[in-house]
Amino acid sequence: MTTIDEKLQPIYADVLRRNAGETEFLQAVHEVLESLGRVVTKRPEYADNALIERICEPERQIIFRVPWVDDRGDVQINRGFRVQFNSALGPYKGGIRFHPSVNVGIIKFLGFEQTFKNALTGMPIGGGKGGSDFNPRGRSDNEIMRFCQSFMTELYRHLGEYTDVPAGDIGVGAREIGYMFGQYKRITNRYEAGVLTGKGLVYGGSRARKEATGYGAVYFVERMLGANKQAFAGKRAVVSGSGNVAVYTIEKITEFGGKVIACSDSNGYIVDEDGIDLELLKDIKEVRRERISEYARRKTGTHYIEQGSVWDVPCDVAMPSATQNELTGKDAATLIRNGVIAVGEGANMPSTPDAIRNFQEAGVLFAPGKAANAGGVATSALEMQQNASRDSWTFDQTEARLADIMRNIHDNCAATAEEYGVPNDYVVGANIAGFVRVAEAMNAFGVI
Ligand code: NDP
Ligand code: 2IT
Repeated sequence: MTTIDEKLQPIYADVLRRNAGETEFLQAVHEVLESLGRVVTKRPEYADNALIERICEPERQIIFRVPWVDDRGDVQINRGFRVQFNSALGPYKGGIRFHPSVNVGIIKFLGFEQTFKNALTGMPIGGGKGGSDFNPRGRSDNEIMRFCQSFMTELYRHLGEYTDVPAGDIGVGAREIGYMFGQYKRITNRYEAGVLTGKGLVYGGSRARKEATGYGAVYFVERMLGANKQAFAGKRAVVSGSGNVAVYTIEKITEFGGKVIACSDSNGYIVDEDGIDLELLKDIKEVRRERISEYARRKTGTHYIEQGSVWDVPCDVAMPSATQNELTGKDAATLIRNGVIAVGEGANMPSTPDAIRNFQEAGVLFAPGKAANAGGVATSALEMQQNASRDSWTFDQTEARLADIMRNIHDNCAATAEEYGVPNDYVVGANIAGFVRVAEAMNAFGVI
């Protein structure tokens, strides 16, 4: 189904009118509404009491000024956001993104997606997202610290372990979470570990959280391949990006016997036909915080390419793990021509609607981000569990829970797609399975 059911068209028209110009948010809502026609045909009560209209409207949106002083002594101003989208299933939960492209439409699309993703995990977490148009690139450690402290000086009043629990996303990792947690603790005079996730291991973080999004996405795709009598073993894979999600996607594919031959950043991509050397990649990205071009400089026989796209590299499995709309209809056509059999979205909404259509029409297995990358937030919920019980689990124990959650998400999406008459359509499966859980809870609460 590629259009919105006529019963739901007035809802989309209203969303369009009230959120004009918010391209990414409108794209995300459109995709979910395309799937929901099947639900309201079968279960018309889900359209009662403006339930779907309420799901498309964030519960609360906070926009604030973030002033800070750079290393030259100049005052800089950025804009901070937190969109508390839906708390039907638990406290708002979702990452914080620092990237110059951030605006309210991007944070709203991410918060909307997060609501369904978090529902799919089966854990008690609502959906939210935050961030700033702050560009961390080229900033010193002290500048990052002062920015994070200023950001939290406003944000803290909206957070709490039972209210809203942020984590990392693009441009926000353990270093930034540390500065934000320190400032939260200082302002509130409370050691409230469960207010942020993705924390360092010495102060309440969870083992396997850093690895969880990438590992989880690979567990999902391995299960999807398995359901179609395939596996990662012996396959060539391409992973876009070279950040947190990409690095641990590459690690787990390699563990499963696949070979990742290319990854990228926003300037270009590298190709290593021997399979990416993880030790070298981690040294470049995690220790030195350098560009991916360094990889080709440090390893002979590999190439760095600035023109074209990482999706020009032929592969069996593609895992877009950088950012929204990074894989276009044209890229999808190239991948299909080169024989891709499966695509797993590590990033949020990385494939454009044209790309998804191309993959599905060509019979390529397609795992949408809100299902495939849910392992990160699911492990954040495991971090909250450990914090609430003042416990700390082993890596193996935590990873086993993650693997189990990803299996369940996969099987739930597959069964839902089957139930609604579109076997193997994981987009419809994920959207409906996530929606139903949120809708059931909201219905129980009456009109709020
Ligand atoms: P990182 O900041 O660690 O890495 C981001 C990577 O994507 C970098 O290689 C970056 O390249 C590239 N990238 C970012 N923006 C752009 C852009 N506009 N064009 C091209 N490349 C870009 O972020 P994460 O790995 O954490 O996040 C990657 C994706 O995964 C995002 O979509 C995020 O929302 C999603 N995600 C993250 C989760 C997590 O737990 N961290 C959980 C679930 C989803 P450069 O350095 O050149 O900017
Ligand atoms: O997009 C995402 O799911 C994340 N950035 C992780 C959110 C979280 O709360 O761990």
